[in-house]
Amino acid sequence: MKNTFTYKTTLLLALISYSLFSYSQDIYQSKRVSWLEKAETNKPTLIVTEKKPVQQVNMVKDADAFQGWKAVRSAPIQDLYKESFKAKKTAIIDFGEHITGTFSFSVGILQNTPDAPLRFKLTFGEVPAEIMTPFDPFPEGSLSRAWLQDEIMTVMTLPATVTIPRRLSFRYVKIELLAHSSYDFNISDMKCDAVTSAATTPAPLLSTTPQIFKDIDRVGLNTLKECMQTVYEDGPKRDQRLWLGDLYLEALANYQSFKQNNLTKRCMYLLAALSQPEGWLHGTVFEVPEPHPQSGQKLLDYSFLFTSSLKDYLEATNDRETAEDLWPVAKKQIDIVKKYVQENGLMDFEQANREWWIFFDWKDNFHREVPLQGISIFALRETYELAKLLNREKEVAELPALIKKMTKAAQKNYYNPKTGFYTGLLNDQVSYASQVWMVLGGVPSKEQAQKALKALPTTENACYPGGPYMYHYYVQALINSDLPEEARNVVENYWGGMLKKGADTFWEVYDPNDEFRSPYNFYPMNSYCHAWSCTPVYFIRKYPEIFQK
Ligand code: RAM
Repeated sequence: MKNTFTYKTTLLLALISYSLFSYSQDIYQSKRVSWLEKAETNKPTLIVTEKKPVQQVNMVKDADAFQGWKAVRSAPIQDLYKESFKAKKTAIIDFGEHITGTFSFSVGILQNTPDAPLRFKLTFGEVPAEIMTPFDPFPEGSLSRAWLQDEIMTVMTLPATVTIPRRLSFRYVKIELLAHSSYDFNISDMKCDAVTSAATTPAPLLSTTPQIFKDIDRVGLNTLKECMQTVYEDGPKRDQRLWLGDLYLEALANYQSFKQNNLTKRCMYLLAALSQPEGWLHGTVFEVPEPHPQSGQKLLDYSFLFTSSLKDYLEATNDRETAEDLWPVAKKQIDIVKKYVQENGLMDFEQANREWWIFFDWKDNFHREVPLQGISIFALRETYELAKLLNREKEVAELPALIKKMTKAAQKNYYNPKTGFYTGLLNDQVSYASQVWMVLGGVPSKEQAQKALKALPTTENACYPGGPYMYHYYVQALINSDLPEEARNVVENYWGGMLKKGADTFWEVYDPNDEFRSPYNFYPMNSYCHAWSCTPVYFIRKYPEIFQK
């Protein structure tokens, strides 16, 4: 078994080295097989739970409901199973909670002899509007139409049990009859074999916890649980794979809740084993059919989060062996800073932006120059901290001076004492992300940080976060700047806002001013159970004095 695995992985690695890249030197060559093996050893078992629908619903148009649609109970599920589906033709079923797994249902004969196949269309939705919004004509500029969860099933012989081949992620199912003959039939026994690798029960919150934070924590835990599969997925509907930025946040929430740290270990080993020959990490990797990277992808700000993920993991587990094993990968990412930092101590944003994907947030017209400087300093600091934990400061002895230089440069070039905000040289946009990443990079004094963060909400035209990923860093910046009330309010209002709009799991994108916002030009394409949205679990549990009193 092990031999087969080793053989396969060796083959895979040969493939990665020879076909995807033209570089002759692979700096982790001697390590990759063992890293992949460690990833495999730490692969969790999926727990399968049979879930049954709870009711039939009608989707009702309601201007006050999220994206204009709400689910209203129409009948017990048993009524559907008893009646003729030939007559009924369409039904919407509610499973009562968000689930991820394999869906099946049965078709039975009520009257006459089946003489022809039946054809059904099934549509699965995480939220009500996904069921009611036509997917076609499919708008240009989106991701693949095939992500959308609609399937046509032809049933050739009856009675039958039909299983949808793809894994689905949903709460609601619409079933429509597309073709039938004269005989009568019913459908019944709808179920989903739901899967997750989250196996433990997180500790309860303090009894003093306000209800809103109990609710936010519950939905956050559901979000994380659904994304915990054989890797930390970003979203079980889409993209169903490991992204480095999502891993960083999921791991943080997991330390405070399910505490299944081997999953974090597995994911870090996968990313390390599948990194580029020159040592850079990929932003995302796939598990099947064999582990492989999104080849050639260079996502700059995510690369910097590997070190923090490893440091957090070491602090949570004391697993020094893994930290030592992966230290070279963490250390290597710092070369990115060294490549782009200029004489004056500022990152060369324009060049980096040409050569990498600099993400930070899904937000249009958002300028990333200042955040890049902030996260670069943050990465240097985190690397130095990790080096200290491993008694390896000597290997990165140049970092303290570089941190100082880049911090000074940021303060000198980006800080505007008149406005109290950090803005770029290429663009003077005031954004949350710029202030937040300056704070997380440790650039401003506490007073300057507080002044900038406090002024943001009342600053007209300040570029605010586009989604929960950036909101996470905003909350962390508020906490780091000793603004606990403000941090509490953001979690309560932003994630509480999704809750009020009916969220069973937290969303990939949420703009309180525009419920239809989508980075993919089509809001049903958004993921409504998204890893990076689960971090209130981390905040609420890590800072009980702020959220549980
Ligand atoms: C989205 C993914 C993922 C994220 C990337 C950058 O497309 O769903 O969560 O890491 O963007």
